[in-house]
Amino acid sequence: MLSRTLRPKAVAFPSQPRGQLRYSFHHRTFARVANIEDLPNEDDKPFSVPISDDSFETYNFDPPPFSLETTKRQLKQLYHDMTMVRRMETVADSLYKDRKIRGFCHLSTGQEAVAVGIEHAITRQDKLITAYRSHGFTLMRGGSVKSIIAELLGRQDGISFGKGGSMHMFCESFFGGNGIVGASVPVGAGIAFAQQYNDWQNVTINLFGDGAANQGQVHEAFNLAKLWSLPVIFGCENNKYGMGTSAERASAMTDYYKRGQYIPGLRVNGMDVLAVLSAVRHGKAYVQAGNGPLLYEYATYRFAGHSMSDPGTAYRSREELKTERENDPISSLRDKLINWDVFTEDQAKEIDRSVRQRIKEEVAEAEKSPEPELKADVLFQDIYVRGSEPNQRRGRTIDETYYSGQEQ
Ligand SMILES: Cc1ncc(C[n+]2csc(CCOP(=O)(O)OP(=O)(O)O)c2C)c(N)n1
Ligand SMILES: [Mg+2]
Repeated sequence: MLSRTLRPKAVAFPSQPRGQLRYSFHHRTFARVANIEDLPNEDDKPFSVPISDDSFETYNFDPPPFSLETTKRQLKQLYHDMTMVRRMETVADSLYKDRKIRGFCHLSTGQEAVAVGIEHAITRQDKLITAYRSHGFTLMRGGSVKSIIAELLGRQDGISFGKGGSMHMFCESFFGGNGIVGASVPVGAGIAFAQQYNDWQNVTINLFGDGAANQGQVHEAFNLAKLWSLPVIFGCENNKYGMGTSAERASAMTDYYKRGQYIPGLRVNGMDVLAVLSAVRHGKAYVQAGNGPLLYEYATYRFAGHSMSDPGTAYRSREELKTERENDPISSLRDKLINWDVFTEDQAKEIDRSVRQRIKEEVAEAEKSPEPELKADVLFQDIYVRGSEPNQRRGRTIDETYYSGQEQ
């Protein structure tokens, strides 16, 4: 009550017309992208595809090329990978509703082009860290569907041995899966510092949400990264909401790609996997050449609710959802690839069918996996990378120290 009476009229939240978010890239440019000249017959022969000319907005930075060198195999793989992420999230949604998955679970339905486009632009030697909406990234970084679903189910075959759950998935070159909003950004700067210090010739992709962008520690990380010219591409995955709060209500300035001030920036159409791939390839070359950090903004949209407890309808209109769904990254790519004769509609359906089958099989395997044993040894294992554990680990209080091999 008090805050309501005290709030002056002048600071009413700015409202954005629903369904007309300023920085959506609503690009339906088939006429321009149809007809690839010199489409090769061979799957592995490089050729170029156009990138829609409204895909990027720059800040003190040259835009990426508006054509992407790729192959038919890669284009089909991009479609396959996004379909895998979508299907895996859909299955996670059902398992949650069947009460087989409990606790937190944040799905990335709608945002697939970001995880997939990035992975196709980097190598496994590059590092990636993100927040808790991480299932797609885990898959793209090399986690199997079985290990991700088993983790969600809390089973031994889970990627964190069934003890981490949705927000805590890790694998080589993938540093999670982090639940504290904004806190992974300085960790990512630290990973980039390690890369520079050790003279490894690779980059860190450091992702956070539009909600996280207002955290102080994010800006501290920007500062050090710029001071030390760290090889990092910060990336704000702007899905337009932090829980039920729109970006416009939470951020005094929603041009997230400009918020590094002294760091060059780029806004990318995050609903177009080809634009994301082109942008990250371009950014990686820039950062690797020793030019210091970049700040990217992937303009995307989350089709589902924030988490499983949010139907995602109370704070946005049906019209807005409908408009954004017309921009679906998977069907847009499928339409383009059919237009370009990269595959036929039947071949696309065959990819869909094989993805469903593979996910069904891996989920069945995950469901067979047992739960972790209820023993202190198992509970305290995997806090550190196996083989690097100290022999004592702290419990909730100072007198709760656990010593290896000491069953409690
Ligand atoms: C430090 C901290 N404050 C608050 C929360 C609660 N919280 C969880 S998700 C979230 C919204 C974050 O939104 P955004 O960064 O846009 O990520 P998105 O969910 O859209 O992917 C908040 C406030 C938290 N996890 N950590
Ligand atoms: Mg968000």
